[in-house]
Amino acid sequence: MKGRVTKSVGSTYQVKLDDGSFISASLRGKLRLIESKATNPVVVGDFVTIDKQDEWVITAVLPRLNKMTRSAIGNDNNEHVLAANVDQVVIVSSLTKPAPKFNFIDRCLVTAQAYRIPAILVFTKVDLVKQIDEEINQIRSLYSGCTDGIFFENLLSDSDGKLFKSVFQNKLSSLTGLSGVGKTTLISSINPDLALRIGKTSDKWNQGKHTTSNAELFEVMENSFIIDTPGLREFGLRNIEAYELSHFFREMVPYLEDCKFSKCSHTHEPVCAVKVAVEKGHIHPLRYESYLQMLKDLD
Ligand SMILES: Nc1nc2c(ncn2[C@@H]2O[C@H](COP(=O)(O)OP(=O)(O)O)[C@@H](O)[C@H]2O)c(=O)[nH]1
Ligand SMILES: [Mg+2]
Ligand SMILES: [Zn+2]
Repeated sequence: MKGRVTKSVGSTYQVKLDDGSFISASLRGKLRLIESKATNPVVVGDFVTIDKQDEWVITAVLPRLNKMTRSAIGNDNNEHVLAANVDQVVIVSSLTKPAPKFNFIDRCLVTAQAYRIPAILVFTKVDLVKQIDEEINQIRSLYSGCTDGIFFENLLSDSDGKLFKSVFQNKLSSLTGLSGVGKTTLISSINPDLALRIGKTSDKWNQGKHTTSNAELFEVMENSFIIDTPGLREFGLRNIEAYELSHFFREMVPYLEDCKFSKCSHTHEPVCAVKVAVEKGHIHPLRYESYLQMLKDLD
């Protein structure tokens, strides 16, 4: 039988079967070793085959179309896969409380680009910002060249936000962002009926209070799914080499072939089209700075 993993807690997985029902399954021992470099061999979004022995077990993970992944905290060799088989990544930040962390956003964007996953930015809490137009303009000038959409939302307002909702239609979207930015609120704003389920702290899947301890997949509309991930504090790049980093800065790509050296680092080289584009204002200086910072971290 086949199913899709919708939640994981420790070594137990919630799997949704084709008939819409859910079962709890564990991993067959052998499977744990398959992706030895990943801290988690099976993730939310995975399609799996399952078998009923004494209890349900996951016997295989079907090949992934893609995955969102980052370095596991505290162990450089391990990879922590956030979600599999996603149609788009939605990077959620709040304009205030907490303030946006652009370094975090840029790392998510690079990872999404490396795996060719479309990326949408959502900035929440517009209602708490005074000089909102100015702030929106700044963020748009920073990110319009390297994302598939930017949204500014007050998730607590009742207005229905049809355009915003349509972004999630007929897709599996994976949310990522710091804790407290509004990821869970976003899901319940799209489908208020889910609010109760999300907020419930007593069921066996949610041991922590008011926190999402693990990734979980929700069906928010027909054929539309959103994965809520726990708030991350940092986002370490994974499987990316220094020389290819600029290929994952979308606004740099058109200039790369005009650099003199094919593996130009866009730092000290004499004929560098990227540096010229930064000087001419075609590439935002803060994005270039972000690039330099990541490059240093990859060394
Ligand atoms: N004023 C305001 N508060 C928001 C907005 N979005 C979320 N919040 C609040 O921010 C807090 C954190 O939201 P939550 O969805 O739990 O964040 P998560 O950790 O990313 O899942 C909650 O108290 C929400 O009510 C917004 O657009 N405006
Ligand atoms: Mg949450
Ligand atoms: Zn260059």
